[in-house]
Amino acid sequence: MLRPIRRALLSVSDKTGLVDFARELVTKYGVELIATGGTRKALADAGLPVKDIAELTKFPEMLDGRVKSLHPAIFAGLLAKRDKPEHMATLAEHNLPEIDLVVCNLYPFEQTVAKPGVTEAEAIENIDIGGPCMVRAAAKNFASVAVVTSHDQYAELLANMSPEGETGEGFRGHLAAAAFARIATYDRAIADYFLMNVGWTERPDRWDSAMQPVFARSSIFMRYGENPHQKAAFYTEPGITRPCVATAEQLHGKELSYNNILDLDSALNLAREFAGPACVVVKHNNPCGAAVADKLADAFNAAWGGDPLSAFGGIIAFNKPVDAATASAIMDPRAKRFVECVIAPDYEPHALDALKKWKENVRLLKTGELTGFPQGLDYRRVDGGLLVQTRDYGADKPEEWKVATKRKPTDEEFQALHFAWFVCKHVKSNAIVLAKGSQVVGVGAGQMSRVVSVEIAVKKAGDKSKGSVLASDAFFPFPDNVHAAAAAGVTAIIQPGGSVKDKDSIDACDQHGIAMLFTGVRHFRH
Ligand code: 93A
Repeated sequence: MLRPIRRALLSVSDKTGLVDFARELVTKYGVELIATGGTRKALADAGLPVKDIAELTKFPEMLDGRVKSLHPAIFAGLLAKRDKPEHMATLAEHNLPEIDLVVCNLYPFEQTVAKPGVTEAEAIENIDIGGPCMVRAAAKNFASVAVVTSHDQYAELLANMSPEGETGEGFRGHLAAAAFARIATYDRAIADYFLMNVGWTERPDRWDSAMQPVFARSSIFMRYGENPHQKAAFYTEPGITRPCVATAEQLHGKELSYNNILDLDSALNLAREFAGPACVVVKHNNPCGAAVADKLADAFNAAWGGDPLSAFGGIIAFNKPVDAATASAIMDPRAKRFVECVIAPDYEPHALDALKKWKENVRLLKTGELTGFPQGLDYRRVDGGLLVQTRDYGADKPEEWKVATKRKPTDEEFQALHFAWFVCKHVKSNAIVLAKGSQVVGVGAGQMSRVVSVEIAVKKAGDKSKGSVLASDAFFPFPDNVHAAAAAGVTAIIQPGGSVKDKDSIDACDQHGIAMLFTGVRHFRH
């Protein structure tokens, strides 16, 4: 049914677009405005006629604003059924006005808790109570009341109003669905914050409520999914500000594909493990090249050079801004490279211009300075269920790594083992990484038997396996891995240890003069 908007209640933390929107309501449709403190001031300052909510409630805002709209005078006007005479009689009896539109966006809880070093008190104060109540009341009564929860919807509302200022019930139902979804997302963010920060933290038995999807906003609908016959979309978490694939800005190139996003995420999360200038090349969600060097261009050449055959058509991630030398290295005409995407904190202007001119399609993404690691819980869908776990960060303590063999690794070997270990963490299990210095020379990924991963890594490395070090994401169940490594010229190994057959592997290392470190930490990646 068409319903006119005669009176609107406005209460917004984010005042973007507020004044223009409200002015249109007033001048075009003669809507009466009522607002909470800050919103009222913004409207009055812009010269719009607006009533203070206190005129309706006959109460001042109190308790530092914790109570401003929570009052029967507001909620009766929102919830009364317009087609029920008893309801309308009750409003008349108490002299309460009908409210036909709620415009409300909530205290910025998500943005607040995303700030580094936020205190619990700040987080708690940013839990909006009155706003969600008004939004829910209006959405429940969508038969008569319209509700807008984001400035993105202002234009949509105006476009859906008749010349008489009416809205249709179908449209109001659509707004109500968006409103309930917004409240659900908001409460989800609060629940997640509490689960991770308040009271019994880190107890999976408390995660029950995390079983609902948190990814409520779809930002990209893709042409297709993993394959052309699959449909796909990219849902991003609301309120995320940290540098990651979801917040990266695309500066150039074709639209991102489903597989691009997976690979970009993997590449970026490996690149951010390193302090020095690093480059990672990913194919099919596994690194095929990675290197750290004094200069970013050298890191690129070493990463690509580790396995140029696999790198063709790869995704490249950098942990430092791309400079002109690095761009030239990527574009080197002799190498005839095909690159799907580049992701980096930033690009020097010359480098960006050159890369844009180089290939029309190459996707260039900018993240901003890479700070910290991925946050929040990790979700994985299986048929009929959702797996939830904390992320694989922060477990490694290199100062606690133990030498298991007679021979200790040399300083050079230790450095290479350290590098290989962090690369190995980002390779699908069973994962084997061969490295020389700070360059990956061979990767064996995703094999069902560990020794086959060793064989593949050795094959990939070719001559470069001689004098390399080896990292294994989980323990060696048998000494065959050590023998295969020794035959390829590997001089040092890093692995978690913890197998009942550890002694066999240690003996094999001692027999070959290989130095082996135990990390005590495993990095399966399924
Ligand atoms: O602290 S509250 O939960 N208590 C309330 O009664 C209340 N009413 C509206 N927060 C409340 N609001 C929120 O205030 C709105 O959701 C909105 O985000 C904000 C607008 O305040 P102001 O108009 O003073 O800027």
